[in-house]
Amino acid sequence: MIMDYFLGLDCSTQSLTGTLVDSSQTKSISSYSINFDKELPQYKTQNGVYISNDGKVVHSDPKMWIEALDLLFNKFVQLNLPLEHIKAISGSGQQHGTVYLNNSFESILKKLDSHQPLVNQLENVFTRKTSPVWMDSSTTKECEEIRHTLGGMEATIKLTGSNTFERFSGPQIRKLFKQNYEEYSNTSVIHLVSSFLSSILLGKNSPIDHGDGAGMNLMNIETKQWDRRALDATAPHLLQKLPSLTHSYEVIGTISPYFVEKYDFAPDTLLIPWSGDNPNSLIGIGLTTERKAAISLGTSDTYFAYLKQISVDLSAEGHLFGAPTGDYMGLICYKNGSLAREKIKDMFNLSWKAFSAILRTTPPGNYGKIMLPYFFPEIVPLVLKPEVYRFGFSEDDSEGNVRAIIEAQFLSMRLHSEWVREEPEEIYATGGASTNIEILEIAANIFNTNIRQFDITNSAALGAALRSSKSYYDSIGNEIDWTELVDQFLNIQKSVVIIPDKRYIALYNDMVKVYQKCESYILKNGEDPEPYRQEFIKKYFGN
Ligand code: XUL
Repeated sequence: MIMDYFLGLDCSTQSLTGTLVDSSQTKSISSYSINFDKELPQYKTQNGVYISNDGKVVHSDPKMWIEALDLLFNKFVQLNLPLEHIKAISGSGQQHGTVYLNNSFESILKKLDSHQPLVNQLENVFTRKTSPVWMDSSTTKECEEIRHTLGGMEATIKLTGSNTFERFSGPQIRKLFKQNYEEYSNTSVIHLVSSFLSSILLGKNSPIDHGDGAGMNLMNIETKQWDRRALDATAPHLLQKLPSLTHSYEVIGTISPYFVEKYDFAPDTLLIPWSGDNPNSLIGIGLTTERKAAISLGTSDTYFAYLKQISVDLSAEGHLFGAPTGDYMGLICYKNGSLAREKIKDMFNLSWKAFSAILRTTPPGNYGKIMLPYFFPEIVPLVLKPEVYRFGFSEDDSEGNVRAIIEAQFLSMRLHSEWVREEPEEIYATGGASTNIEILEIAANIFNTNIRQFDITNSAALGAALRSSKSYYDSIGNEIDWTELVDQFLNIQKSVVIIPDKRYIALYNDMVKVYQKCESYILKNGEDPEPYRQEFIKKYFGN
């Protein structure tokens, strides 16, 4: 029996993953990864990136991503995966990162030699050797300038779906234009991580989809076109350097002969535009209707939900992106996700098992020990200078620190996600750390909502594979509804539901208020949180 296979690729901060799904009667999902630090050590990245001493400038190497693509496909061949039966491919990229290319990029893509590795042939196409990625927070000045030209914060949010953010592509492009005009003017095309890798597979410049395009401060969120005012506020002649925009579900062509000759893909394999990791995860985790939300616990922690209508966050912390269905999604993003959890784990030389054991044996509320975990500059709330603040405990209290980091992450998420939180019936969990049930128990108690965890933790790659299957079936007149499609793949996975413990509702309702006091004390010169913290301790821990 010939099966219909679909491939979803995910170029995330730390790895490149390929997820293959079989969409015929016998549904199946399998995943393979290349870890950048381990398998491409010559690039000398740490957790996939290069970080400047002050933590503000964070770049990665686009050559590493394309070398990883060849490595992954070689792995597929060694594993005898049925590449010739793949009907369509799409992908997912860490959002906001930009790749700067000269005018030889497209001509080289059109004549790639399948006997040579991609990276050798594409060595000279970059006008900027490294790419700023989502962890970069070095463009505060440019954010201010663009926001000011666009008429202030509210106008910027209404126009582009988000306030200007340091990591967003527009401010990053403006920084290059201001600081290195020569590199900027030598650049013929600026891609996102997603559209860059999509171009490699396509063999010519790929469009940017509305999901990832919304993370640039350059796209009009209503018309889904590049916005003249935003472009002019960012850098001159920008329109001619940007690829076109497209619906996430459009078929953009067939796979480049390079991959047909080298890896035996069928020449008619369809390509669907890549999108950002979060829009892809929305599909991979099955959020195609309202009243459900997801938490993604990866290098970045995100909280997101599907939205039928435009709804922006005028408090300026959240983002409105396009959803791959053609609708919208609301999202908040934290930089202190898995790398911050790892910092605490490593500080006390713990294994993840020992880390979880501490979470099991320490009490909800942590005896009033509260942490503001800004190990890295933070996005929500905006913290440019990294520093960890501890209330009521010291740096060497292992148990206090372990519970405090996890409680802090979800208290902050609860506090800052209110604008997108239409009382979800259930929250779906994805990302590497979602396998840690103790972490999810704390999340369930803090949100007072059921949390469902699925087998597949890379929902971005799965989402990309499902998106490509939807576009393929639509293209052959076999239309399938989004919800029906995602449900088929959610139903074949095992899932665990974590139910909140009602005993802790009041405790966390109170603790979120104390947490907020601590946050505003440190970041906004708010009142001293200590009396409130002491009251909390007295109420729940009796001394
Ligand atoms: C979202 C964001 C991160 C990156 C990397 O706005 O910056 O989630 O997409 O995962």
